[in-house]
Parts: sequence; C-alpha cells; structure tokens
Amino acid sequence: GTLLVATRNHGKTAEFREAFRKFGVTVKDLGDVEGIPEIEETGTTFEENAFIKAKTVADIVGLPVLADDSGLCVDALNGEPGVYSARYAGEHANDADNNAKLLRELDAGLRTVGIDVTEPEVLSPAQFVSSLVLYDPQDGSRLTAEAQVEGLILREPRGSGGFGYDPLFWLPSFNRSMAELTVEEKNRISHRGQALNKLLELIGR
Ligand code: ITT
Repeated sequence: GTLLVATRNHGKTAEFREAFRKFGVTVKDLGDVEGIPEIEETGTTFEENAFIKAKTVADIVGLPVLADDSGLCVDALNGEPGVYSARYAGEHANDADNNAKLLRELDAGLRTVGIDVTEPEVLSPAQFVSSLVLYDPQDGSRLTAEAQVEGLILREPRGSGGFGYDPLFWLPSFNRSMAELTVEEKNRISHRGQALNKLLELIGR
C-alpha cells in the first residue's frame, strides 16, 4: 500500500521510506499531493503539532496520514530550540543558519555560567525528540508515539548525512555524529526510528 506522511522535510521522508521498505509500503509526502496549504504549527508540544499536521492533511485527503513533529532540546539552553527547531534562526531559516545560531547561543549560554567553551572536551548534553501521530479521518481515531535519543552538541559539524542538526549531534556510544550514520543506522537508534517502532507495535506490526 501507500502511506502519506504530512511533511515537506525530505530528510524525514527518506527515513520513513527506508523504514517502511521492508513492509512493501510506498511513502509519499506533501510534495506528491496538490492543494495542501501551509500548516501553522501553533501547538506548544511536539505531540500537539504532530496532531495538527496529521489531522489537517488527513481531513483534506480523506485517508489516514502520519505526521512527525520533532526537534532538538539542549539542556544548557533550557530545552531550546525544542518545538522551534525548524525556525530557530528565523521563519524560513535553513539548516546552516539554525546550526550556526545553536552554536552561538550555546557559547553565550555556557560563558555566562563560567564554562570555558574553548575546551574541546566540554560538550553539551541534548536530546532529539520525535512525536508521531497517525490520524484516521474516517473515525477520528489517532495513535501517538514519542521517543528521544541522547547526545552531545559538537563545537564543529561532522559528517554529511541526515539533515538539520545531525552534524552537531554526537553519539558517544557510536563514536560518530548522527550525520555520520547511514539512513538505516540512524533509523535503528534515532528518536524518529524508535518512535516509529513504538507506533508499529501499537498497530501490531
Ligand atoms: P515538516 O513540519 O514539514 O514535517 P519540519 O522540518 O518543519 O518539516 P518540524 O516542525 O518537526 O519539521 O521541525 C523539526 C526540526 O527539528 C527539523 O527541521 C530539524 O531542524 C530538527 N530535527 C528534527 N529531527 C531531526 C533529525 O533527525 N536530525 C536533525 N535535526 C532534526
């Protein structure tokens, strides 16, 4: 069958595509569908925003839709950028702008508490969080699953895979950044991959 994911983020689509391949499910995203307006993510939590995206699109197409809302939560920044991860450096910011802003904010934040950010071993704990909602417009039912993965924010980007903040997200137990993993490897450990496994468990797959 086919599954529509309510995303315009090609990085997310690639990961879902890889994850659903073994089930023979074809993944489409909003680039494949016409007439979907830009969706305002007005929620204050990942789950609320994932629900808004899934329901908005599902009500238009009349079929079940999966949505992901995700982000990076940095301890030293009190959980920021969080739900604002995609637009951290501005409404239509790109990944490079967002990554640059993250490093700037982290440097400033750590300096104010007297931490010498030039020490290479000083890395800042953070989590990637993914909330998934599968919404069925026929009966208004929804399934939700959320997961996170722990890492450390690097001073300089490493790797060219993935998307978003992946080059700055260090995985100590792998001795690699998230951007140094293949899509398959990333799915095995990532926030999104783990949330998807939980969701698949809920639907008995
Ligand atoms: P859609 O709403 O169209 O799905 P989006 O990128 O705007 O795309 P979000 O609102 O959920 O999606 O924002 C998620 C942001 O969090 C994303 O743009 C990245 O900056 C960051 N992010 C989430 N998951 C990530 C991952 O696996 N690797 C790197 N950065 C990630």
